Amino acid sequence: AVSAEVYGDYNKKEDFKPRFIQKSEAQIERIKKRILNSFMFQALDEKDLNIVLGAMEEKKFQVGDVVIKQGDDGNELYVIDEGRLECYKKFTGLEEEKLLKTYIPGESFGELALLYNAPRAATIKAIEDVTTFALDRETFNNIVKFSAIKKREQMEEILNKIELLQSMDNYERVQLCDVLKEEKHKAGENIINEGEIGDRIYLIIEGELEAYWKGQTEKVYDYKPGDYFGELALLKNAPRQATVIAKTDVILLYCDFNSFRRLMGPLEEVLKRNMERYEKYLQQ
Ligand code: 1OR
Repeated sequence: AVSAEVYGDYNKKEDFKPRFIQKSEAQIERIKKRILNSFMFQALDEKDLNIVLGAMEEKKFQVGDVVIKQGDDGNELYVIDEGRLECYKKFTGLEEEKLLKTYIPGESFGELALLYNAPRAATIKAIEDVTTFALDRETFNNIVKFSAIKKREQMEEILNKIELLQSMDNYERVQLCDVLKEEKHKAGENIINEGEIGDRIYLIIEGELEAYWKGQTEKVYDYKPGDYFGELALLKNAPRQATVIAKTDVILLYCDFNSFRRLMGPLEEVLKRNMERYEKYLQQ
């Protein structure tokens, strides 16, 4: 990981004058809604947030447009308001570009070149008409970069401890930060109830939990930090199979099933294999 210190305040130019682009109230509200959902921007205080909102510029692209070209210099990052794009990468030695992922509204791209002062690492094409908000390198460097790198490092450290995510590469894990939400619960609280319809999978950051079934008469599993639960409803497309209760105070991250399928699709196989852990338990 890149050391956060290197990007400390000494990188902040005293005489930095952020660009200001005139926008309507409605536009500002839309940008705000989008960037507050993105982990890179979540650590900004009110003053810095307003600078970023002022510097953002609405940019529209048409289906087929190449917004970012691999190898180019990068001067902006983009937050998507409307429309979808595809991300392709050309790997050395391979003829064909490889489709890495599809971007949807609310997501952002083009941050790597700005974060690490590197050429564009991939190509991004609009597959629909697209509206984005673009943030320039100077504002990003002066206002967002330091806290974004710090946030990234914190998240990396947390997610590195979760075994389920080990088969993902670092960058894929970091992208999870935008869809994972944090939740705290007190000891004794029910997180999941048997029979309910589920729509999230949980990762355990801190604390311990227990799973019960048959109306909470029989304990079927113990969960510890680094473990996950709530995956059966996803795999079986069925109601919750057990009740999960916090044994201690807990900190959890959760992800809705749709985002999970989109960003962590390949992990479904791992989840399926791991399902046998419950069967062993029940036989004892
Ligand atoms: P950028 O400024 O380098 C291209 O411009 C953008 O594509 C990049 O920032 C990211 O926002 C986005 N590797 C590199 N860039 C990626 C990747 C990616 N995915 C999206 N971008 N990988 C795919 C991980 C799902 C790693 C491939 C080895």
